[in-house]
Amino acid sequence: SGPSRYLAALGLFWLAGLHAQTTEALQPNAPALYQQHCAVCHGAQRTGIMGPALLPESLERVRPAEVLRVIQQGRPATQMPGFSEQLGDAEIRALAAWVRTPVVPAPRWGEDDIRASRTFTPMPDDEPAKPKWNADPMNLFLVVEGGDHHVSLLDGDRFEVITRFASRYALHGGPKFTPDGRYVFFGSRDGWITKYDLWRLRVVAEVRAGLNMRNVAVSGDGRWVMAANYLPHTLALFDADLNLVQTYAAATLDGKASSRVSAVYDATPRKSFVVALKDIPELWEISYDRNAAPIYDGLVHDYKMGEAIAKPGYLGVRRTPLSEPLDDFFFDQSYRHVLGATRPRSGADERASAQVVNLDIRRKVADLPIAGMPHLGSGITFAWGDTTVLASPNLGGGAVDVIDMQTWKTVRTIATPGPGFFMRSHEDTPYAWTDSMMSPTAKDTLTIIDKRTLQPVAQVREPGKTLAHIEFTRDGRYALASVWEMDGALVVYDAATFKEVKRLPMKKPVGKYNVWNKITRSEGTSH
Ligand code: DHE
Repeated sequence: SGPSRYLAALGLFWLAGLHAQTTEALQPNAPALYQQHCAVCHGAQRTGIMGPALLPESLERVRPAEVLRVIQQGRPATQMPGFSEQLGDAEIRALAAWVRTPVVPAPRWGEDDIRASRTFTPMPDDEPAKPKWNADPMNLFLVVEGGDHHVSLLDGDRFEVITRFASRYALHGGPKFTPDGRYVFFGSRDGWITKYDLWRLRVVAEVRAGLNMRNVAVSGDGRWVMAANYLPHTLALFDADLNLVQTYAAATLDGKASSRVSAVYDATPRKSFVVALKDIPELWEISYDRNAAPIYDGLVHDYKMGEAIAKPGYLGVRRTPLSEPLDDFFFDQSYRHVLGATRPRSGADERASAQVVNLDIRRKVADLPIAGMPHLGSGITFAWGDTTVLASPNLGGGAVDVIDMQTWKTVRTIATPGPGFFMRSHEDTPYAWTDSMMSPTAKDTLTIIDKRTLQPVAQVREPGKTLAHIEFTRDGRYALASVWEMDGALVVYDAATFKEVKRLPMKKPVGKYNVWNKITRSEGTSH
């Protein structure tokens, strides 16, 4: 009957409520646990203080099991203690899951925060402005050791470590040198930019450009540093001592859509920064040429003389509309053409696509035939026959794509034992070296390709380990590669005989960067 059904339903509600209450009581309160145990180092808003930021964006690359392990056991040689004695298993699991949820309201990082974060240590009057070491300043290498967040400075003639210093947590992207090779700028995923004096072996300045940053670029005249952020959606422009000049909101002209900034690149021959935007179909160019032409409302196709309002071209945003967002760039040596790739957005569409945009006429000039997505800064260019080709491994399959840069057609697909990240060469060697580090079975193998015949001619191996990221000495005589393990190494190979000549122990040396090759923009490496 009606009333008994009503009573039964009430009973069910009561039972359900009781059940919710009891499970709630058993659920650890992750936000409270965080404030009690973690906030002091990682910040009340999880944006990081002494410890790294713990935001979904920052943790995207860390496996859930690794987060659990770090909370339980801590991180050796850091201030991060293990919590397995203090916290129960359920509490640790709740914390590990909660730090992957967004902070609400979203943390802010405005111009005042950037300015307040800056530190600067002027050079003492009594300190001579000359190198503290005895080596060729143009043949130095910086090796980023991701394993314990350190950087080693290497003499590129003797292959000896000059100094080793702690970096910010999780550097990413190549360090960028000033044109004279004296200073270098490092960018961390948490947004920190560090300016380091290679002569005096000191940190000169630091600033936090954003909460989650992609990379930094240094202008060809050494006067500007630009940072690309995922969080907030901004670019930040600094002078050479990391004083903030201005931020740019990464948004469409009408302000309706904003975007993460994928990366910023210096295009020295054009005296500009070129900006890749992840979420909006625009490509930006920001000129640091005082004589840059004015910008008429930015969008080329809307441009109507007389109706448009001119904005200064110097440090202004020049927009090129695209058919879809391009978030990975590679340039030809003149920086007239940018090769952009669109990442597969979902599982439904696994194919990568790429296109060539001419920066002068500011539109797409070709579709690119690539088999899979290349990683940024992965490829090289070199003369081949009477043309110039671009060669890059791709993350999709075991192959190097070789593309004619006049016709934008594939001239060869070179099979490698597995998909790889980086390819490197040098003007003074006939060989290009590439890894297969994404392959479980071939990650230990570097393939050496003859640039004249486009044929693989040799392999070097580090059985069972990951062998990757090559950079040549200034003269192209030696190729340095990483055994990419916690107890890893930097291996020096003779670039003509492919024989190992030296090995230095290193903690997961993710990347290495030669001063000369970078500041001269060698065609065999990234810039
Ligand atoms: Fe990178 C460079 C983006 C994952 C190691 N990486 C770059 C650059 C970009 C980029 C935009 C060029 C910036 C520059 O040098 O100024 N990287 C991305 C990604 O989008 C991706 C796929 C995913 C992500 O979460 O960021 C990614 N990158 C990785 C890794 O997993 C690598 C292998 C290990 C790591 O440290 O994170 C890695 N990226 C590198 C390295 C460079 C780099 C070593 C510089 C290469 C060089 O020789 O210049």
